[in-house]
Amino acid sequence: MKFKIVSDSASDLLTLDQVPYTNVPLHIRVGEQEFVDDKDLDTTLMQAALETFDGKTSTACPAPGDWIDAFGEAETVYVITITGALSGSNASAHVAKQMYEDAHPDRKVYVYDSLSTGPEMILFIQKVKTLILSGMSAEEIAEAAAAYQKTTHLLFALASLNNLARNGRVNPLVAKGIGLLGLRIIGTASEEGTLHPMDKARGDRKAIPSLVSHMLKTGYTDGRIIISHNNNAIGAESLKNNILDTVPGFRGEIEIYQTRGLCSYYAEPGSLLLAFETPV
Ligand code: X90
Repeated sequence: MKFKIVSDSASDLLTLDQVPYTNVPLHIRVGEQEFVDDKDLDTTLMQAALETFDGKTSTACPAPGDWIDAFGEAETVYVITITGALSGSNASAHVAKQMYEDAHPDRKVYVYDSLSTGPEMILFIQKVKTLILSGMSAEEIAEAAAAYQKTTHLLFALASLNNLARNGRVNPLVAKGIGLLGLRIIGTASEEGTLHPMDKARGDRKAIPSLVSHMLKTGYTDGRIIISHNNNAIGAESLKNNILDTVPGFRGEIEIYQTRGLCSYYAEPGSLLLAFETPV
């Protein structure tokens, strides 16, 4: 096997066709219970456990050995991780890269920090797949992938920041009051890979136009779009329709995904994530 793409489970992408791909799970801990964020995870069960449990809950990133197992026997691996500013996943992948390359001097692992999560990772994975299928060399693909990363963005409308604040991933002061009365926090993944809150909106009726207006302000014209939602198919569909109605002569593609374990834990039920490309 020559090429392989590997991501952690924050991407919410379980399978890919045409190019070898493996999704490496993060873990969600709810008291004594441990949920592995793989294809067998029942997110409804996980959510029920989170709702009934009073104590501390947390998440854990893959260990280097988990990454190495996923590399398999590939000669060239492209790895994309959740933002290294908020997770150890990227650091762990770098350790794995070193070990894998030391053990196999003829093989090469490229590790990318998405500085983001979910749908922005999917845009990247799909792009790398296209680059691989185009027949470019390993090095050319790596450079084109790095350049592509600069053209993608993530916006979010989060229904609650409780789990982010409790696990030290956002300032508790920012988190206060979100989740009450359907308040959504609208924001973006910053260039440093942290949460950058921008607005508050009451309910999806206000949050959705706000997301679309921020998307246009960021310079969106007609690139690919991916929406992920946690238990909010209606919101995702109305976000899609709002984009179709708002963007003049829209001819792009919009895909919708459901968040899996990791993103469902932090982007709590009702949340929407919106990833898109802007021109180079
Ligand atoms: O290593 C671990 O245990 C994982 C920690 C992940 C912490 C942050 C996850 C955020 C997921 C929240 C909304 C989007 C924000 C994106 C900002 C970069 C989803």
